Amino acid sequence: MIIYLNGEFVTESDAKVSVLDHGFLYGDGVFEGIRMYSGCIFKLKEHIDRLYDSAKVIMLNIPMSKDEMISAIVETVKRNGLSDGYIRVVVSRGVGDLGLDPRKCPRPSVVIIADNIKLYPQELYTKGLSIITVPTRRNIPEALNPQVKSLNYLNNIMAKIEAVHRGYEEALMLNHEGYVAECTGDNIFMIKASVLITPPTSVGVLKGITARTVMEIAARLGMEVKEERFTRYDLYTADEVFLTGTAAEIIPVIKIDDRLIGEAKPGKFTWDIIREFRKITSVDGVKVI
Ligand code: PXG
Repeated sequence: MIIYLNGEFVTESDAKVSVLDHGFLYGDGVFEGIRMYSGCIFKLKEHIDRLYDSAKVIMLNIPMSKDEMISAIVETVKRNGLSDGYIRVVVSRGVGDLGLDPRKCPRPSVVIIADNIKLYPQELYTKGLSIITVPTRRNIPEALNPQVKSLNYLNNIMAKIEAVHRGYEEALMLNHEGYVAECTGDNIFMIKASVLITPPTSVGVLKGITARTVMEIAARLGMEVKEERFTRYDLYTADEVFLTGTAAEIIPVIKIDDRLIGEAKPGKFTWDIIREFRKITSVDGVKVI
């Protein structure tokens, strides 16, 4: 594997970052996860824009332009000969001292890894996933806004651990007020009376790029699409539920907190959306090879 590290292309064993990097010491940094389908990098511009927005909010100056970042990503993919896979872009505050003051970190670290990712077992994409609400609430936006895709994923990791300990693959996270927020690395959607509904960003969730794509697909399919707050009552009584994310893609949910959703199998609207999503992923993107 060839990895981009601060302007150079190095092998995996040479891709080393200092233990004094504040990304390691404090989770001080931002990242993106991007997919590639059939030689096309899917929604590359959207991911780059979100990366730079995340960096702006935490006052981290990425030491290269968006165009330079895109070139570095494309070159990393080419050097690894990938046509399908997963690209992880990480920008950390960089090397500093043992204090959290970022002024001691003169140069952010930039890493680009291109590899593969598999979030859930394949059979769950046809059978559907069972999820469970966990005690850990999603970060409150006034503390650390979930829109910032930061290196501080402990909130989500805690939720994931709680779900896994209970025997589930995925956790449903509520916000501090008890409204449905999202899962640990996915946005959540429900379909009720043919209307597609997902929580608005103001609930405290990541503005998902896959979620935006799904809303566009649904609108094209003639569905009504809404972003509004809802509770677990609404989810339990929905016709269909699914999750979206770059890593997860679109995965149907058939059970939540032991309540069967709809007919307890992936529903018609979910399949229609998945079908359309698969059509566009390999053609809608920045062609690399
Ligand atoms: N919510 C959270 C908290 C996420 O981390 C999403 C929603 C979906 O957003 P996108 O823009 O990807 O549709 C995410 C993204 C991983 C991994 O390594 C996780 C994500 C993306 C890529 C890899 O588990 N989560």
